[in-house]
Amino acid sequence: MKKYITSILFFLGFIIFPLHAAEKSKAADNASLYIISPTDGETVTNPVKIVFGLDGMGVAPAGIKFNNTGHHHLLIDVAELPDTNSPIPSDDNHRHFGKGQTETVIELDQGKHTLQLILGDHMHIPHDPVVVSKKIKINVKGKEMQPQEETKCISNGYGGCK
Ligand SMILES: [Cu+2]
Repeated sequence: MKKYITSILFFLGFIIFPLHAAEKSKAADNASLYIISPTDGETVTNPVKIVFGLDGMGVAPAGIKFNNTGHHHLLIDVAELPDTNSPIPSDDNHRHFGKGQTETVIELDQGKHTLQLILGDHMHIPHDPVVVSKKIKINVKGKEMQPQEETKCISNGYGGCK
């Protein structure tokens, strides 16, 4: 009987271990992620400074495993959140701030864009539950063209302009 129980426990161990290995980093209950600047609906010009806000948890660089911490990821024009059980992709639309940065300056094409933050753990995997900000919309306007003043000179006959 003892041998029977031991082998069942041994067998269960194989089932439980992979689940345990896939356990995600826990988010703090009161975690709140938000974009401080720009504000939702704001019209901005390049370069666009984006300031990240996080309450209830701390920022740690990627690779550093520490409870209740993570690093910021800025999602630019991302319609659907990436798979929250896998590392967040890294490309122009999914930017990692693995040094623990809390703000950035980016250049965006003119027009409408969406910005959203998602926190990732030391492995770039979103927490459980996922800590994500509200998605904001911004409108990027080109730098105002300086009105080119016509500098036609009609000689006044004395080396100057009329
Ligand atoms: Cu990351």
